[in-house]
Amino acid sequence: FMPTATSVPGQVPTVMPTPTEYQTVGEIGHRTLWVTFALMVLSSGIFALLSWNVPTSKRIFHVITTLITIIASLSYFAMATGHATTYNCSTVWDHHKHVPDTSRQVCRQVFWGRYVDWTLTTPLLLLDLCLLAGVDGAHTLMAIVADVIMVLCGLFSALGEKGNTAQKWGWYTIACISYLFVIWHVALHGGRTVSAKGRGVSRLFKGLALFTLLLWTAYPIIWGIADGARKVSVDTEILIYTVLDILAKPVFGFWLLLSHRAMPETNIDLSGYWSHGPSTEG
Ligand code: RET
Repeated sequence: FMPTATSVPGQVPTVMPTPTEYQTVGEIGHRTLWVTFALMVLSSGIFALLSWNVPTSKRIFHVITTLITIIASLSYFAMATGHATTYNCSTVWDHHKHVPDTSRQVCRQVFWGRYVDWTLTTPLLLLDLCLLAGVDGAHTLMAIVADVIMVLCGLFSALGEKGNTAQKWGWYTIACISYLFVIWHVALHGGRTVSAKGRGVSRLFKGLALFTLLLWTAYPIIWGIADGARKVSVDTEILIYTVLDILAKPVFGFWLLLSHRAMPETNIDLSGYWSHGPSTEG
C-alpha cells in the first residue's frame, strides 16, 4: 500500500493507506483461454493434415498458416497457465464534496503474451495475403515492418501509465498510423498485382482482404475500450479477443487453404520474388 496524506482543516493530517483494486481474470476468462488453446491446437493439426498429399514445393500457404495457429496455441497456453501477464497500476482520484479527495490504486491485468503472438502471427497473415496477390518482396517487407511497429507500439501503450496521456495515447496514435500504412500497402499493391492472376484468385484475395480489414479494425476499437479506457472487465476482454482471434486465424486459414486446394491457379511461382520479374537493371 502507498500511504497518502489527507488533511482536513483544523485537524492533524493523518496518513491513510491507498486501497488497491485489482481487475483480473476470473473463472470464465480462465476457461475461455483453455478452450481457445484447444481450438488452436486442433486447427494446427487439421492444417498440417491438409498438406498431406501436397508436394513440398506447393506447401507454402500450408506452412505459413499452420505456423500461425501453432504460435497462437503457445500464446494461449501461456495465458491459460497464468504466464505472459502483468499488472498495470495507476492512481485514480475520487473527488468528494465535504471530505478530502481520496485516491485508489487500480491495477489491471495486461496479457503481454498477446502482443508476442501478434508480433509473430500478424506478419505471417500479411505474408499469406501478399503471396496470394503476388505482391513483391520489397512491398511485403514494408507492410510487415509497419505491422510489427504497430503491435509493439500497442504493447508500449498497454503498459503505459493510464493518466499519462502522451505515454498511453501517444503510442496508440503511432500504432494506428502504422496500421493505416499496413492496410494502404496491402490493399493498394495487392489490388494492383492480383488482377494478373485471373478472376478466381482476384475474388478470393478481395474476399480475404476485406474479411481481414474488418476484423483487424475491431482490434484497436476493443483495445481502446478495454485496455485504454478500462470500460469492460478482463473476462469480457478475453471473450471478445477469443472470437476475433478464432476468426482471424483458424477461419481465415480454412478459407485460404480450402480455396487454394480447389484452385490450382493460386499456386505461386517465387522466381523474381524480390524485384518482380527478370531484372533489367545494371
Ligand atoms: C492494437 C492497439 C494499438 C492500435 C492498433 C492495434 C491493432 C491491432 C491489430 C491486431 C490484430 C491481431 C490479429 C490477431 C490474430 O489472431 C495493437 C490493438 C492499430 C490489428 C489479427
